[in-house]
Amino acid sequence: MRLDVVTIFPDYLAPLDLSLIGKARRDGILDVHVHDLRTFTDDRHRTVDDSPLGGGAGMVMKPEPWARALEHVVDAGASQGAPVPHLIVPGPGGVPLTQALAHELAQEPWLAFACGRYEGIDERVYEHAGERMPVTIVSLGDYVLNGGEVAVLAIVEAVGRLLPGVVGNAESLVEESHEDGLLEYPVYTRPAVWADGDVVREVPPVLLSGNHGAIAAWRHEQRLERTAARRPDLLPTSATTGALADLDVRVATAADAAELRVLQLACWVPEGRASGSWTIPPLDETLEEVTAGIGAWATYAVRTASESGVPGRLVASVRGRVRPGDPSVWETGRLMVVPDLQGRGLGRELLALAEAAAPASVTTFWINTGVVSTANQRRYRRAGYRQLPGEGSFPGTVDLLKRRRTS
Ligand code: JD8
Repeated sequence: MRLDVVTIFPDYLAPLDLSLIGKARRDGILDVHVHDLRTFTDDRHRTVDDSPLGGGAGMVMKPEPWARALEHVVDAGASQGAPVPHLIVPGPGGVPLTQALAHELAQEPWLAFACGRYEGIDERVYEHAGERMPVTIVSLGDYVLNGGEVAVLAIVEAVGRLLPGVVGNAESLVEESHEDGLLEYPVYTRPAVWADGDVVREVPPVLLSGNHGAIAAWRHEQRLERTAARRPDLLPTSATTGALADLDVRVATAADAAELRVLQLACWVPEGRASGSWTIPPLDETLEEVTAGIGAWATYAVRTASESGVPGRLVASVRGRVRPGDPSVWETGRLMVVPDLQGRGLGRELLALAEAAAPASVTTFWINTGVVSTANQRRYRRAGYRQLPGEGSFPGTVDLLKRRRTS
């Protein structure tokens, strides 16, 4: 990929000589060219700015040096397998830089960056460029910088590290924050026991277990918990739209166990009555078993909105986990909605939420319900599940499977 950067502060881009991006340049994966805008002025003071027409504070960047600079870039890079570059202009009003945008830009053979300064670039430069090449204004975030250079450093790093051969083990790119919408799990290294002054700090025992299935499940659990705690806005959209929109969707903790057990009893009584068996696990579990389940499964607790800090009423829940020993299967269970809120689509959205939480390794969704629970069976078939013949994984139940659709 070719990158051209036009700026009045070329030294600001020196960090692109360092680390993985620097190595990618030496390995020929990235071909970076930095141009000083003042090279394209035509006065002895090498003027790039002038006072804003219509008055106002600060200075504005003149159009002519930019037109000459962009013309030079296009001519200089013409043999790039693309007639013109995609021009990226950092600006506080631009489209937010996201991992998705970084992936899009990483597909391009040639990117050019126009670094503004002062109050910005004369608006006619955007028109001029737009008549010659694709132009995208990109923002680093909702805060104000003094110029575009910092944004270019971030964009070049976010895009460059996605190019094949830049990041050693491409595998590590997969499980990163913002790649699949979840924040990453906590990481640890030796010593497993750290004598930190008079504090002994250990690592989570599961990481020393050698049980990769359990480690994967724990890590995924951590990712869900962290995302729900720090960036609930990133949680699968189904948690924030439709019937769930005005409800508070969080990853359940042991503090929710007592209410979850009550909800479980309320939701499984009809099945107990219909099946005549009161020993089905949801009706038979102790509080300790419910609490243990919260830890072992990625469990969501749905509450009405809290008032003055008091948690709302627990009205629904669902849980999911990677099938122990088979990371390709995601098991969804304990899908429950309080009787007075059933029939509003909450169950359908909770099922989607649980499925969306499945890690990349999952290719099949599994769910199970009572033989007598024909309403549940219809609901799951409508959600794309296929009912397996014969008895399910537990007495008196049926299993339903659904292939995971990849985008
Ligand atoms: C380019 C000039 C400064 C901005 C008057 C302060 C990006 N996320 C971001 N915040 N700010 C920028 C950014 C700021 C820039 C320029 C990018 C060129 N300025 C201006 C308007 C208000 N001064 C950015 N990406």
